[in-house]
Amino acid sequence: MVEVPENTVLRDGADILLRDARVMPNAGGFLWNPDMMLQMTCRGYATAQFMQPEPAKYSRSPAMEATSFMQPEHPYFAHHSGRFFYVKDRKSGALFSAPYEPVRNPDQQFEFRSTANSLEWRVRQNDIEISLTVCLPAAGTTEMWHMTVTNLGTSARDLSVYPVFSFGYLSWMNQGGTYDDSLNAIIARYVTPYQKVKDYFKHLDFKDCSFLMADQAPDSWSARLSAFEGEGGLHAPDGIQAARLGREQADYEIPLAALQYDVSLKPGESRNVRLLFGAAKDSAEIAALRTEFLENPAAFDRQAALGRAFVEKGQGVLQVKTGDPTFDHYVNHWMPRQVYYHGTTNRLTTDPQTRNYLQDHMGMCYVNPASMKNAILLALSQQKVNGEMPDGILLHEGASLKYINQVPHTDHTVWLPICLRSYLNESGDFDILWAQLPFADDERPVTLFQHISRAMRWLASNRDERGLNFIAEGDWCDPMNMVGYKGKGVSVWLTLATAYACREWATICRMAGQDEMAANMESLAADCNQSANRHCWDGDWYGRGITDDGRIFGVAADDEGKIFLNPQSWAMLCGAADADKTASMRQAVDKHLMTPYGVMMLGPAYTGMRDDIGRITQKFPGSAENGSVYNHAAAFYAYALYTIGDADAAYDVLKRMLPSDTDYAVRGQLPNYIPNYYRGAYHQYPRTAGRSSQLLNTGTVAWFTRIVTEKLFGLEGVPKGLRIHPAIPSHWNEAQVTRRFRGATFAITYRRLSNTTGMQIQVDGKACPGQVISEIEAGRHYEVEVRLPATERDTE
Ligand code: CEZ
Repeated sequence: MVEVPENTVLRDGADILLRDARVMPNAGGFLWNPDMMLQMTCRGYATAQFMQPEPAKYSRSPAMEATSFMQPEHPYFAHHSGRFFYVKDRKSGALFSAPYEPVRNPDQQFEFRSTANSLEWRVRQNDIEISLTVCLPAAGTTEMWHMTVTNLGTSARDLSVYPVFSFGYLSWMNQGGTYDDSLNAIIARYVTPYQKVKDYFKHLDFKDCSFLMADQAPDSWSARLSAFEGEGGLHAPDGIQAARLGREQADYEIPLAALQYDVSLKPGESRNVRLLFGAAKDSAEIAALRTEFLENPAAFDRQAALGRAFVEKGQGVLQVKTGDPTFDHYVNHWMPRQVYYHGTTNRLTTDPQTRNYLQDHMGMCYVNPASMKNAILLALSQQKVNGEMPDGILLHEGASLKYINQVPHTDHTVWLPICLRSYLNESGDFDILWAQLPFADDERPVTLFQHISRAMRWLASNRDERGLNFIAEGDWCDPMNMVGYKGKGVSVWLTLATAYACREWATICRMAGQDEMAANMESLAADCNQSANRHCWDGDWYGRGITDDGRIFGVAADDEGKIFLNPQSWAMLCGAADADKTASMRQAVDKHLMTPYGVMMLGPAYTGMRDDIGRITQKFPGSAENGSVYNHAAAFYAYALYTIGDADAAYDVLKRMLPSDTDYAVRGQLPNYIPNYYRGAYHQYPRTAGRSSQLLNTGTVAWFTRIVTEKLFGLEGVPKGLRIHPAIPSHWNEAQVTRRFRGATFAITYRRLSNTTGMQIQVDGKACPGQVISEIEAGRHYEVEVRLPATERDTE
């Protein structure tokens, strides 16, 4: 592992800078708009997807990858899709490339910058600086690139500069590419492979053209990968060794977009080129894009500004200053952005998993509550009349349940009251309970209140004679697919989650004056808890499930998968665990699951298939659900720790989710998002433990946002207003927060004072009884002072 020297990763305002391309080769950033996303490494490799409406690619690898959702830990290789800029000195023949690949010159000065709406590079070699910016427009399927080459030296330079963008293997049916001089564009045309006649009609509007278009005509070009690369390989391509690119077209060969600009620069002189790269239906659409984006620099800047405005709409409700720069930076700049990414793309699917859809939009409560409202209404309109929720929510007419959504999971209903609670807290919109909605299989509408009550009853009825919830082919944990496929296996986690969901629904019912339903739900929750305690407590912690053959797992007698995190977390949330149980299971979590990079989801990781548990045990030990630091699960744990009042332990769990100055080399990721996991199996695979999955799709961020807002800073919406019940870590003496809530702004100062006993709250200089700020006026600014005792830890 290459160490990351001090000052290699820096924060500059909201931005994050990386000043070495070698120490964290896969670190990078991502951009998105509602139609597409682009994730790039600092070295120039890219993964992009667009929606038409199903996910598609305009630039691929040399082999067509199987289509599936975005995967963790992408391997990158020489021919991986990338965006490269070669710079050749025409006199000396010296060659380098930006961002870093494919030439890989370790001597070049390098700076990568991740901003809210762009990825930028500045690379300098031999007095030539090339700066690159990529951003996305507010909508549409094009990357906008701006390149500037500058001569920083004292003598004139003759250079050739080559933007080289890969298309990859676009289709086994029909593909090719050539230059269109009326558009200054290399266009690769292909036919998305299909076999069924009905797909021909579905594909009629497909954007089966990938293109690279420049604002100015190049001096030469190549559209054929093999000719460009020749014998020299991508790091010293024959095309670039020659004086001119060979104007080669690709005819059922792998196309490529390589442009050549011969540039003579006096000292201090620069040359700019603007480029669009993406997907279009045909030449007419590309021509229209040329007018919209490349007519003149102002047009390009206007589109970039619209793109920025789109991203800026995703401001969150919190700005914090705590004295912990790593935490503050993530919370202020990158947390709402990652939530907003989820809420505006639905992870680039048209059938998001129901639990993901609900939780991702739960995060949106803290960015744009209206989006959560639409999400819950849409989700419930696809509920079955028996109360069961489907595995995925169809976002478009014509969308269908795919991949994992064809596998029956039994937990989807659980998320309804849990996520609705966030929405009600933020908005106070209890009217939503009385919205009328149909079912998927019955058009007669009933109220949302009845929908969710039915969902809870379905959960309660989907239990065995012991009162434990059936798991079928999975619960929250997708790959735990063989515990209950024969119809008998049960999930301990789901039983506890049912209890928690019932309690959440009971709380909402009480707030809405529905006491009878509330009482019902409370007794249902108690029943689940009793069953869990009777059948699933293993002595020191809760087991994870009981297989079809009646064998309990996730218990001390197991050599692998001895203890799972989720049942412990949810037993705290749902109240199943009393103080003794809580203490003993927390001790076990600390002993078996805690690592410097966060808390693992299970331990020890499985090293071989258990066909009564499922494919989770086949995943590489320490990756994904098989014992990684799965941040979504860690977030549940943090939430539970706040609920039981351990502010310090909870904050510690949150903090370990963020890459920090001391562990960049291990994580290999910049702190511009929280990944779905860090490698775990800490004791089994110490070399790789802590390594980021680099996958930015995760339910973690919604929970992180909710936790920080409602628990840590204790700024939780209640029907009457804003309840203040912070649980800041004991080592913070002071913190400042600005909180937007129901149209008003609250500037809150937290202070620990030695002469204070108990918490005291002042709002605009007046004492605030009951710790709730009520009768909130939209548009008003409130000054709030929260005085906390110096020593005593603050709990709920
Ligand atoms: O997907 C996530 C799911 O989207 O896994 C979570 C689950 O709660 C989320 O809903 C835990 O299982 O199928 C698999 O084995 C994969 O592990 C996916 O399930 C996993 C990917 O990380 C998603 O990108």
